[in-house]
Amino acid sequence: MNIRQVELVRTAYVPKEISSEKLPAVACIGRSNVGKSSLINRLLNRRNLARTSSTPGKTLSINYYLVNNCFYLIDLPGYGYARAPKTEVRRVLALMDAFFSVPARINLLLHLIDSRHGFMQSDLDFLQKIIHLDFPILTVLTKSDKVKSSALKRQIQTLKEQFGVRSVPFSVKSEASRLELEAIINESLKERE
Ligand SMILES: Nc1nc2c(ncn2[C@@H]2O[C@H](COP(=O)(O)OP(=O)(O)OP(=O)(O)O)[C@@H](O)[C@H]2O)c(=O)[nH]1
Ligand SMILES: [Mg+2]
Repeated sequence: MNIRQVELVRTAYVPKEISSEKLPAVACIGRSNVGKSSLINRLLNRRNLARTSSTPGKTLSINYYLVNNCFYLIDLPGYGYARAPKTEVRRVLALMDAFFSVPARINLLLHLIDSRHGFMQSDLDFLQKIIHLDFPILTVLTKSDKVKSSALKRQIQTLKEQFGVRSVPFSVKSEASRLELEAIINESLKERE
């Protein structure tokens, strides 16, 4: 992916700000603090385009990054942050429900999971909600630098055997993992052109 141009073209805080975009999209979803914004920055090779934080609940809106005038990379707020205020949790849930109910060209949904934990209940609850939708989902095991490669292999195997899910590791510190993910994204953009 030769990134020539990236622009934050839309920020949605409430459902009515979500629109059905014509260009294809790759969206990032996952628990709060799993590394969605960091992954977007790494993919786009920008240090702090998507704001990241060591405290959960940093991204509270849906952010659409238009890449090369060709596709959107979409940063979604995290789910499963138990300590967030209840009104905020409700607002974010309504926003997510609206996002997944607007017919958009999601060529690929990157479902980010922490390498150390695998699927947690909130991940399974999320999958349950969207599994009927018609777009490809790739499970991305984030922060893979924090686990031994043997544990990572076991995690990938478990996800495959128990859930029938294909997963790839990702770390902001690994150029190889960035290249692998980039290749998968490029392929997904071609497939549904
Ligand atoms: N070691 C390591 N830390 C990471 C990696 N990716 C993200 N982090 C750290 O994890 C924390 C959360 O990262 P974010 O990218 O803000 O997570 P997020 O999923 O966007 O979080 P919310 O917007 O709050 O839902 C930050 O402190 C990052 O520096 C990684 O690959 N390796
Ligand atoms: Mg974020």
